[in-house]
Amino acid sequence: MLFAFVAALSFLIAIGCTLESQVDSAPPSPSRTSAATETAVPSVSKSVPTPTQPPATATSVPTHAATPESDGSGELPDATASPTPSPEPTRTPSAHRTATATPVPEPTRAPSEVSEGPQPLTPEPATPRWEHLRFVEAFGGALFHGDEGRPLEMLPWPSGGMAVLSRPGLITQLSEGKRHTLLNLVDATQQKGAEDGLLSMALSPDFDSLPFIYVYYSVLDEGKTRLARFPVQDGRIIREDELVILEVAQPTMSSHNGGSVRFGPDGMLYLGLGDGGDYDGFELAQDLDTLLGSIIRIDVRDASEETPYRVPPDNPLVGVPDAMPEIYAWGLRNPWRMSFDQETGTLWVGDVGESKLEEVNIIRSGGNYGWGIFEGELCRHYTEDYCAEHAASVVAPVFAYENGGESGGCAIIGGVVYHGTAMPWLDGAYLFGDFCTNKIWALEGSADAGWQVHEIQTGARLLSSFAVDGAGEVYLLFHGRHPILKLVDSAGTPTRE
Ligand SMILES: [Ca+2]
Ligand SMILES: [Ca+2]
Repeated sequence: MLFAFVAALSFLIAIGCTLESQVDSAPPSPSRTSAATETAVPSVSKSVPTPTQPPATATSVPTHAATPESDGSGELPDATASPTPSPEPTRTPSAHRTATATPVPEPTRAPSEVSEGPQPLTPEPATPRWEHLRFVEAFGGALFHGDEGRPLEMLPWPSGGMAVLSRPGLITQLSEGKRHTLLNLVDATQQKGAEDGLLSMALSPDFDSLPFIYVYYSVLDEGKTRLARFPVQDGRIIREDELVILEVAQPTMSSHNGGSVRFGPDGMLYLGLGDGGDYDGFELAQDLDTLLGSIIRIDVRDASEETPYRVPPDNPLVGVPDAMPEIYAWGLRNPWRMSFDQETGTLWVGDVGESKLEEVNIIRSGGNYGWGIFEGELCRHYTEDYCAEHAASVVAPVFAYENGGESGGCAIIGGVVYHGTAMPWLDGAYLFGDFCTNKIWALEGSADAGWQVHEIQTGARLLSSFAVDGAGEVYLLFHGRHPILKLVDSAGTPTRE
């Protein structure tokens, strides 16, 4: 019980609920101007023709201007905010799309966003079987303890089985009922706070010719997070041959580190970074001269010690003065789990709210996702006039649900788009969840046809993330002593497989 409580408290803090100041043992915050560093910005990117105008921004959110919500300019993030449901202030949130677990039609979107959304479901989908969806214990109900505990990610491993990434610093292969350590970074990984640790991994998209794994972790006692590359030989990760791709100084090590490493269909590496978790994190997310609070896009295909990455010439801020050219999208608070739709290429992100709204976002190049001017579509930290001025330049979430309130939620866990074969009627649905509830949701539809959300009970709390196997089937990973669960469509299957 104590372990479960500690784990729960820890992760509540970890995923963005702003309790971090109570436990943060990180070193003093660096100055704002040094909040982000890069190991290299290859000059090749500078010579490419660049946009002379700021990137295109959405105009589909006129409701911002009509949302007279403000906490007053200059107000700092509420460092004492509790992840538990808090009393709703005397707001009139009629203009934001607050979601409950019931279907919520989406307001009409501007054409510019319509094209960005996922395609409508197949014309003649199989009969939905929402009531038959359930979760069963995967891998024989295996539990994860110690350094193998707190699994955050899982992916099919090239030499067989699955690789499970655990926050203390391990990547473990699960194959035929056995476990093998693929990478042990425990002695190099900081996990003193709530959100630091080994946070993400991704395999090279051209693994046969470029057998590398990319990982993102908090560097022990150095106040920074690191994106690194390791070669994979004979199914094993070679730690000694680590190549540092990128490091980012963290104002606080314990919170808002984001941390999803993903390769897009374009072969580029995308990394989601939180706002740093410091008191002025809400400002850093709008600063284009820091990588914090953004999703970056870099080319690592020809990585070397001299040039660990290149900036793709078509990145939206290339050539824009005082802007980091690695940035692909910004205004994120703590993008906790992002994923590409493996068929459409759409980049989905769950952005953890501060205390009001949890967001599902579809990310596009040059998009400003609002934080810390807006939380969802609520004006935050600035005056109403300031919010009104910036409303038209902000991309609204595809979907948002209340922190607390009827949802009972506290922090979004961004998920994946289902493209498995076992449940063809679920194809194309975005599955996501919340840390504090024992349910997940399936979001289906499109921007122009409207979105619908369906609730699925999991029966388990402390969700940490989603994973997909080689067949496209979906799993849930948890903090605490809970097995990995697999989503199935049957009322009669065993509870374990
Ligand atoms: Ca941080
Ligand atoms: Ca946002």
